[in-house]
Amino acid sequence: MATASPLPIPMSQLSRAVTDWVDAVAQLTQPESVHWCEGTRAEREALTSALVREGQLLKLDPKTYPDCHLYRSDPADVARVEHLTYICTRSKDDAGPNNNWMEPQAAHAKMRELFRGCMRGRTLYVIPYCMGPVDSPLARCGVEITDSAYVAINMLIMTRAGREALERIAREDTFVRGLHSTGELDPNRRFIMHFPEELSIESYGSGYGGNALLGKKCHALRVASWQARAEGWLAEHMLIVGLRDPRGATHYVAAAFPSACGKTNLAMLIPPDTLPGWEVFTVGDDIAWLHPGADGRLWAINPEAGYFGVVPGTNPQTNRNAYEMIRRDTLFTNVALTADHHPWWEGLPDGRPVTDWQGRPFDPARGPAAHPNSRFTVAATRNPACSPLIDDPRGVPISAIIFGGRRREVAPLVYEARDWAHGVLVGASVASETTAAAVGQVGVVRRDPMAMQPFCGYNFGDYWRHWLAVGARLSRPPRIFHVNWFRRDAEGKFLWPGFGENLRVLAWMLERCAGTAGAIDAGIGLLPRAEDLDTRGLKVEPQALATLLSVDAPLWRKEVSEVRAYLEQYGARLPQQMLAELSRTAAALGD
Ligand code: GTP
Ligand code: SPV
Ligand code: MN
Repeated sequence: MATASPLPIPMSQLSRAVTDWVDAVAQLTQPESVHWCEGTRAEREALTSALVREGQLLKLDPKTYPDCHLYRSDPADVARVEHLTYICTRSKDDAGPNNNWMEPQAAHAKMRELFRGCMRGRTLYVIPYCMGPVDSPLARCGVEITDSAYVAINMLIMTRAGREALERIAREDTFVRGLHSTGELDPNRRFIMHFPEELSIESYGSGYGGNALLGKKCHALRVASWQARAEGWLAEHMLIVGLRDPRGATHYVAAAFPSACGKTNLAMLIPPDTLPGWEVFTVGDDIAWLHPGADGRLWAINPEAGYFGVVPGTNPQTNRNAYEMIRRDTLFTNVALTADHHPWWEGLPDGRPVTDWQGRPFDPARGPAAHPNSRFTVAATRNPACSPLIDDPRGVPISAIIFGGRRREVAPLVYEARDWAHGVLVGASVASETTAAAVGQVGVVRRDPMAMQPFCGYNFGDYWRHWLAVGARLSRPPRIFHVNWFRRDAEGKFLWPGFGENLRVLAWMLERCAGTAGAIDAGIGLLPRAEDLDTRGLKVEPQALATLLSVDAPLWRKEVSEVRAYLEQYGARLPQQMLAELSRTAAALGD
């Protein structure tokens, strides 16, 4: 029998469902000991120190990076594995063409054999967690079991974990079960399985973020999107940001961009000096749970408590908030090191890498010093722009929803949807160049509806129908926009400066919401003219701005026919309203 740590709450107050499940998993996996996480700061420090002693974590220079550590993963375990990620529903059609599917009993049988005895000689960590403020009716709980202390430390930063979550689980008697083992890290024995009908997740063979921190993409998006559909809300891959305008009114915006396409950066942007009077508050940087409120508006909470963000590119010019935020109490994964044990990554203005992300002497011939998908894990409260409302049980009311992608051509800087139904089509039409956040080729344009292609736990056809239904319930729906910060010129240079300057686009959106800004109907939606944007102090050539704000009709007619072919894959599950909206756009483009 495994030895066990003290329980965070008295045995008599624990949910029987939790203890029974932990016992059954221990039977199957045979750990040497069981550690129940209580979620205290002291516990995180003890787990961290133990990994430093074992050589799994490296302490960074305590003078410049106090309480910061570096973790180097297995070199073949650095990103999400979409081809090994499955939705296991009884009916294959419920998972849809957007997901890999496996029959649930077959998936359980396969995973049981992988998990059998896999924790021999290891510690089994039990991490009870709550996604969202613990006193919020919109929050949902889960328990992750893992044999990785690195995963446990990440979960302690990323979620509200420990005693309070365990107490809520006992009260509600429902929770998402997430079982994780790093296994042998063999890519041929690696699977991320989801059983939304059973509220459970089984993940084996990877220690990387999205594959292993089960509260995040597995629970808060794939399983939660399924629950949200049944319960009438939305679980989305969106940041949430508060914008206080120069008159002092704060508006909240939610934005969905694919992985490594700018959510963290937009969520904590620094207003440029040339736009005085604005202030920005981060509510969330990756996931939003959106609920129709009694007032007819859409309300959002961030289910997470920390950020698991992309490191490369972070510097005082692009994102001073993030740069300051990760200078203490931060866990770095797969960055490079300087001679002084400072973390180093591509995009830093100074410092010199001597050791690459794999711990080898840095040799530029072998590629970048930091892995392009190197990440920081840090508590949200470390962000200088953190919103005072992150723990508000009601969340924040959303004025605008933004969809976006990374596209060197076609998509203009910004356009506005005609109405909610058209906005759902605009979201469903998102395409974006792939990034290092997932294993596979980088820079290939693919369709990524609502930035949810890797994360929607059910058939996209049903998902769009649900989006339409949610909109129909809102008497004051958010306006919907599409942006592209990543347009390039013939030499491959970005046409738009991005980062803080993106506030100019957000300001136009808020004026559209207030009914005070102009726009022209460009067929695909409503675009600002150059004079509708506040361009005071903006360093963009008029010609570049004209390109950014133009719609190339022949290119867009081709885009529309590609979107039609894409949507038609969803057959009878596709709401007819989507095709009607698309025909309206095609007609406006002269097709
Ligand atoms: P996930 O955590 O993977 O979901 O990513 P994310 O959407 O939060 O992306 P993030 O903000 O971390 O940005 C990813 C990369 O895009 C970083 O290297 C950024 O420096 C870069 N980036 C972000 N915003 C902009 C922008 O406005 N313009 C340009 N050119 N690059 C940007
Ligand atoms: C993403 O890939 O969208 C991320 C990082 O936010 S992960 O946690 O790996 O999903
Ligand atoms: Mn993400």
